[in-house]
Formats: sequence, C-alpha cells, structure tokens
Amino acid sequence: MILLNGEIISKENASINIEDRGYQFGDGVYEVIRIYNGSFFELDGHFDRLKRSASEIHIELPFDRTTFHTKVNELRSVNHVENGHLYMQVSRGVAPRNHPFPAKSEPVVVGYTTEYATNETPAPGRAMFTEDIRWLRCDIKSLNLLGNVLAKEESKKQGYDEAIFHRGETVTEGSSTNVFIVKDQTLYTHPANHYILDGITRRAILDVAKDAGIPIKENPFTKTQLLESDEVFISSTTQEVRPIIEVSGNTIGTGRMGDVTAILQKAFKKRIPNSEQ
Ligand code: DCS
Repeated sequence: MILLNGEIISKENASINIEDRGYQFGDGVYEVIRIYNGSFFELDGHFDRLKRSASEIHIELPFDRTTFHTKVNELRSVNHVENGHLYMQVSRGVAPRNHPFPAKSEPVVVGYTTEYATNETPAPGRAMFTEDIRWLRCDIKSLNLLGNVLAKEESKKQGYDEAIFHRGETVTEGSSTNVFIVKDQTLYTHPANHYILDGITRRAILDVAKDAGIPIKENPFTKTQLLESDEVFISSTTQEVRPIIEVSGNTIGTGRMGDVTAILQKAFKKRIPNSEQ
C-alpha cells in the first residue's frame, strides 16, 4: 500500500499526472525516514526538515505534524514494516508546463515504505573525490538530484561506494551522505549551511559525540586534510555511521575502522528505537 494525498491505497490504483511539477521540473522536496523495530527514527526532525525544505521553495505542506504522524504510522502498520524506510515526497502539484509557479495548485504527496532484510550497518567502504557541481542550496532536500546521481554513478563505475564532493579544495558532503573526519581525536564536519544537507544522522552523531566528550569542530576542511586525517566516515539514514577506509586510491589511517568511529557507531546504535544493544 502507498500514501497518495492523504489516502492509503494500493500501488496498482495509484497514478501520477504527467503534468505533475515534481515529474517535469523536479519541483518538490522529499525525506527518507528510517524504521527500526516498528518505530520511526527521529520522525519530528524529519517533519521539521521537510517543512523547512518546502517553505524554502514556497510550498506550504498540506498536512500538519499530527496528521503526518498519523498517516506515516498508518502506512507503516498496514505494510507491516518492522525494519526499513519510508520515502515521502511533496511536489508543487499539477499544472500546464510553465516555469513560473501556477496561480493555483495543490501539492501532491506520495509516500511508500521499503523493507530491509537486515539492520546491519554497511561494511567499511571506499570513496572517490568529485567536484561539487550542484547548486548553492544543498540545504534544501529537493527532488532535483542530478548532480548527486551523476556523482554516485561515476563512483560506482570506478568501483567506489560513495562520491565525496569538494568545492575547490573544500570538502562539502557525499552524494547521499554527510562526511566526517577525525584528526588527533577531534571530530570535524562541514557546518550546516547552504553547501550541505543538515543530515538527521549527522545531528544524532554530533549529539552522541558531545555526550561521549569527543571534541567537535563544525568547520570546513580540505581534501588534503581529509587524506591526512586519522579516520573518515560517512553518515546517512540508510548507511548510519559507515567508515571510509580509502579515498581516491589513498588509504585513510590504518585502513580499518578507527577508534572514534567505532565509539560513535556504537553510541549511534544505542539511539535506535527499541534497540537491545
Ligand atoms: N547529504 C545528502 C546529499 C543526502 O542525500 C543525504 C541523505 C544526507 C546528506 C544524509 O542525511 P540523513 O542523515 O538525513 O539521511 N539522503 C537520503 C537519500 O536520498 N537516500 O537515503 C538518505
């Protein structure tokens, strides 16, 4: 079953208009929300971010927080998803194709769930650098993902797990992840400004790092600083805290998961709803 404009219906009965601006312009916003042991992870944080993304592109969400909670829980429940994620997108709606906003359009809301076979964090991965050619509002979780998709595809073609973006010498984020480095026991990540998406996982990591007494610097760092760091990891809803042991052919640190990364991975896992760890 899927969610379409507030109704839970079977996928077979759902259709999207060819003049949906999400389809024609990528004119909309989205969220990917993790489900652990039958509960959503940081649901309010996702709602707040969705509302902010929508507002930044002048879309008013057609539901409030309470309705959002009710609908996504209903969908999770009818689909019996214990572990997986919910994808949700809101487009500006349907109108004859024309660049300016239509005078009148109702946002189109789509949600569906995906089930995971396991909750295991992906194994340590390898990444490559790629120039960040995206627009300057990466803080908006927009449906326009071409820059991200092209970078991820290139990294896959070259046998890597992720593409790490840089603007000139400055590292920003991954194609679908945030990037952290550890140098001399201090944790560094790009500040949450227009150059990156302020990840829900990123925030949880900063929180647990603070609790663990790990010094944090939300400062931009360079490609060279990343290559000379002791540890690198990426974070996202789907990949959690994932060590990166090689970047563009260069081994990072010992070539294995670092100590600080291990502490943060463990502490993050403890935050998972109904976790037994
Ligand atoms: N940066 C980018 C560009 C992302 O696309 C994502 C997540 C993140 C950072 C990490 O954010 P979260 O911690 O909130 O997940 N991308 C989602 C996506 O498109 N698929 O999975 C997660």
